[in-house]
Amino acid sequence: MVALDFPFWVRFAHFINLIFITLLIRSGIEILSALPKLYWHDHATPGREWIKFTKKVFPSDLKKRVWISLEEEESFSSWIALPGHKNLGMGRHWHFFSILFWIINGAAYYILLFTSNEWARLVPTSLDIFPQAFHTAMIYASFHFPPAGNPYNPLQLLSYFGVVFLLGPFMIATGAAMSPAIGARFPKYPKIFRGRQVARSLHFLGMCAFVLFIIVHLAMVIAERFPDNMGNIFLGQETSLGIAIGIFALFVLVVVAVHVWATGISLRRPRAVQNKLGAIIDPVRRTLFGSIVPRPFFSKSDVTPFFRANGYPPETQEYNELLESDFINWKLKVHGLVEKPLELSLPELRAMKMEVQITEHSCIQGWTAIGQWGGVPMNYVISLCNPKSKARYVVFYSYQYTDGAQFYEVINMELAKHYQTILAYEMNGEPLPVPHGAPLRLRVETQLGYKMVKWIKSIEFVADYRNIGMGQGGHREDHMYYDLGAEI
Ligand SMILES: Nc1nc2c(c(=O)[nH]1)N[C@H]1C(S)=C(S)[C@@H](COP(=O)(O)O)O[C@H]1N2
Ligand SMILES: [Mo]
Repeated sequence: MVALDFPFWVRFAHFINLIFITLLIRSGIEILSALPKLYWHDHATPGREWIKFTKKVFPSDLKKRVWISLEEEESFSSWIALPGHKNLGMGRHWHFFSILFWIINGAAYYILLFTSNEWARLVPTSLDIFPQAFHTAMIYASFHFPPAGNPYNPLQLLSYFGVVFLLGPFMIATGAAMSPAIGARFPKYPKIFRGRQVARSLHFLGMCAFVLFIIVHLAMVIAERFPDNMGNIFLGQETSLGIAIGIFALFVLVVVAVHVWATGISLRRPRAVQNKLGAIIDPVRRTLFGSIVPRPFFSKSDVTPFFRANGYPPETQEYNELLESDFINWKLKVHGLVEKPLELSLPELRAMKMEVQITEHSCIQGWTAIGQWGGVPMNYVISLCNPKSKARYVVFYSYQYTDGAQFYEVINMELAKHYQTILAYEMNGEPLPVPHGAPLRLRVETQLGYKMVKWIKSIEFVADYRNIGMGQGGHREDHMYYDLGAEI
């Protein structure tokens, strides 16, 4: 028996880490299922994926058939995805919740590691580690066990070091590169990875590396001096085979129980999970991203040739009549808590101050596309209608009904006043096409796509959104359990 004397906090952090890393993996797979394709380019052109987990194919021309990116979603089994069965909203809640605690746990572990002598057992201090690790690998390859290290043999040392100090931070870095808010504030950041889609692909490969590591690590722990390992990892002292098996079984049971519980409650009571986890995630998100300022960055040559659409165009008679007459009878209604309610026609909007911006769009499902948008700054409309001081939120209502309810989304006043929040009537220099929201759609560049209501009918200023729809702050929040904030 080799007693390795891991301090309690090492053993504790290791256990917490395992819970959250497995939650991150399964919820990550759920997020992947919303767009089960990976790209090396931000145009995310359908058909150009390097790997996909779906058989569906789509034409890359919306004139052939209007298809929407929700059709690309796959239903993954709850055995691999948390919670499985097309629950992107739930998957994201678990992912962000887990990240929070995984990072806190990891940070505490790093700090304790370097304020004690423990780091010296995990950080190789000489380049000899590489030939030594190779030598150890050769011993394993010949189906023998190398002599036990103190605490690790060279190959273990190298792989543990890699996972703790390289793979972990790599996952955080690639994950952050996918956030539209971070990308808007620091446009150069996603460029380090050559764009959000490469970051997404690398994030996926990193996940694969984690899964591989966990499998090999578990197998080795079991195959090589099992009782010693269990004793060292969980008790900090030697133990017998019987107790080792007991600890292992208990350990597996706890992890499985956490997953079964999280999966079950997400499928049965998604609203409760959305609101409970949201209450933990939202304050952090608001602190990090609350007052982020996007900057224009892209140029005309960056524009994506095929821009996906999401949401089927409205099918109501009202909308069809407006469309047939080229929207001459369409009027944008601005009402609610305003001093001066407005009714604005398309020519009137076009005659106002125009803002043109080339930005990258990120759909919550995972695709990206770069487009040029032209329209009236929301701030200008605000100056015309003069909201009352009680007005805290702006609600955008669509002509479109989907999942049995009118599509709408809510943003707060601060976001509404942002100079890149515009009511767009042009896309890539042309009048807004129907699949992309004709006659008018919202653009809010720090947010994910679902906030950007298309086929706008009216805008209402309100004090609270709790009495609108199901009260979650938008149609996607109501029906798909997405988060109220859409910065990540
Ligand atoms: N009315 C309405 N607006 C909507 C949607 C929708 O389903 N209905 N989908 C949203 C989502 S999820 C995205 S990603 C963007 C997509 O914009 P695009 O179709 O121009 O690509 O529109 C948003 N606006
Ligand atoms: Mo989306």
